[in-house]
Amino acid sequence: MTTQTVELARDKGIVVEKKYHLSYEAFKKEHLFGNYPVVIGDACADWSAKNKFTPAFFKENYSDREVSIAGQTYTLGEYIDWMMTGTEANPAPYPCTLQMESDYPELMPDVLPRLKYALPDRIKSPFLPNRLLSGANTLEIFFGSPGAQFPYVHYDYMSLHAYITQLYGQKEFTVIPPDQTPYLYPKPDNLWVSEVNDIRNPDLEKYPLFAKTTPVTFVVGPGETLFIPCGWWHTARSLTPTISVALDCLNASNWKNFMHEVDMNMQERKPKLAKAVQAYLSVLGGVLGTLEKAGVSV
Ligand SMILES: O=C(O)CCC(=O)C(=O)O
Ligand SMILES: [Fe+2]
Repeated sequence: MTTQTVELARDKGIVVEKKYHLSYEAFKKEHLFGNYPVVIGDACADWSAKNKFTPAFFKENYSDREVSIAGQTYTLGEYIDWMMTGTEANPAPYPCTLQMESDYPELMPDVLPRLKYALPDRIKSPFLPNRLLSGANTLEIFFGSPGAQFPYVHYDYMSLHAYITQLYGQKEFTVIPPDQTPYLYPKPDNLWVSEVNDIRNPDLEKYPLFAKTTPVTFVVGPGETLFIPCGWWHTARSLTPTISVALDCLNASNWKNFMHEVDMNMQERKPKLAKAVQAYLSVLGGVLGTLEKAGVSV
């Protein structure tokens, strides 16, 4: 089937497109290894979550479960009421996230089969010590109300690729390419988080270089999946009540970037061990790459 492409946004040479019937090969070349974002219009077509993950479903089945947002605890039922009535001027707190694998394992089948564009994936490889992922959350459900804005501009922790599938409502995303990092004022102790947190009203007196960035903003709707490649700065804002599923991925395309993040995390604390870990990851990357090429995933 031929790919159908719709242009979503274009600004200063950056174009974000929405694609349907995108072959894995084309995705791999243009986006995964091309490190270029795209919205895939039909990636989650086989997920039962597509019709199931509604505010009513979570209210009915999980009202009493607790969620913690910015140090405050709410019940999910309470939060969903808030999210449905929140407004642009008075949004519900954000983000409200559920950890699927640990806390809602019974919902895992609803997000299967795994998005083919998010394969191969090394996050669960038995050869990758979990510790090296430094606690990254790699499969989460997000709830938000109109006007709820992700609290900071960032690229995904450990240089993982992100796949954000919108299942309910409309969410606006803004992306900025990695080569504009010098204008983003990364926090010295958290280089993946920008000090310029309000992208719509940046403090240009404090952060003058930010004026040189070329943010591109577009809307992702139900059934659509945004691929944000490693190192791309981004943030999000709900336009309506929203439910999304965010999934991370690590493979040959972002392995070097991941190794660099591991190194930065270890250099200060354990420089000798850092060197050994880099050597191990370098060999592991080669072995896994060979196996993946042969169609074996471990
Ligand atoms: O959907 C959102 O609010 C953005 C989520 C995000 O970028 C993240 O969790 O890393
Ligand atoms: Fe992110």
